[in-house]
Amino acid sequence: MSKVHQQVYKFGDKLTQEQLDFFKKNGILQFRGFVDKATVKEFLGEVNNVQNELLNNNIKKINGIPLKIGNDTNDKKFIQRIAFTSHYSKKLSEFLKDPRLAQLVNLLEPFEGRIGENEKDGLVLNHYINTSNSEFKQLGWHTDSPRDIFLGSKIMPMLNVGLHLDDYPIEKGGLRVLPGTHNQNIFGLLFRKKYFVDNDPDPREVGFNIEAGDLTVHDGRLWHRVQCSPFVGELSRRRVMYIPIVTGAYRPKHANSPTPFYHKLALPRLEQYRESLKWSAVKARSTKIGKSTWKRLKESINS
Ligand SMILES: O=C(O)CCC(=O)C(=O)O
Ligand SMILES: [Fe+2]
Repeated sequence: MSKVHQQVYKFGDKLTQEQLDFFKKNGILQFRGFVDKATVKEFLGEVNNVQNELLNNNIKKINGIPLKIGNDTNDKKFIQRIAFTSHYSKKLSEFLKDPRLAQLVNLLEPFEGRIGENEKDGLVLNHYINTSNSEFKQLGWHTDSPRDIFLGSKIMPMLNVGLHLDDYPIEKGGLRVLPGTHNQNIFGLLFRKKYFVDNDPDPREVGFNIEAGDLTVHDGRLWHRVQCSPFVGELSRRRVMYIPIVTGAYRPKHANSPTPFYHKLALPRLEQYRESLKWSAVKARSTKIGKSTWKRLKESINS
């Protein structure tokens, strides 16, 4: 059983030195009640409207990022992952302008951070449910950083900020992280665990007692996963919105943006890709990675 992440903060006017230090050491922060219950309800309504609009218009991708469609408990279609959600909701777009969110860029100093409403996958809505035919009930170990390499840029510091929309005590499953792993070298980042296929609990992992309205902030280089709920159906429902806070050159996505390769591959193929990135394979020149990807990887190692 994973330990509970103990340090739960309240968000004041600005980040305190203690919060900055805690984040530097652990790569994770949790804020209780970042938005109140009425706002949670309002956001759930917005998400529902966005989902209906996307389904009614038969939209399958937003800015190149595929929507993940599943079957809800009533066997009705629903969307389990929506990218750029705020592009379809004025309220959610306004939320991204909350000055308190802008404060979080201080966690990235000395880099200059910004809210990535139009970058990466924008505001992402994840909707997990554990049913017999659910394909989105957990997420294996990963960091959010190597995607940068494949998208043609160096690994740049970034934050993923989660606004949690359901109560999710640790017993229900949910987010698990390995504190401190954001301070690792490129090999730790790439090879500590098998990306996405490893779902095993780690003795050093911590989980969270989440209340709807809580905010979590994790460093993009931190290893994390989502534990499948031991409950099924309604009790397992988990909705969380993620906001990327990014650094480096502005790279907005648009309607004609290509679909990144990792969305096209089945997860086991992604794992094959990881294998081909192994140092020995690279040295033996038996790797199948393209020259440009390898160049970017080397640049990341050297930076
Ligand atoms: O749902 C979560 O809490 C984590 C999601 C996540 O790690 C991701 O989408 O990269
Ligand atoms: Fe992640």
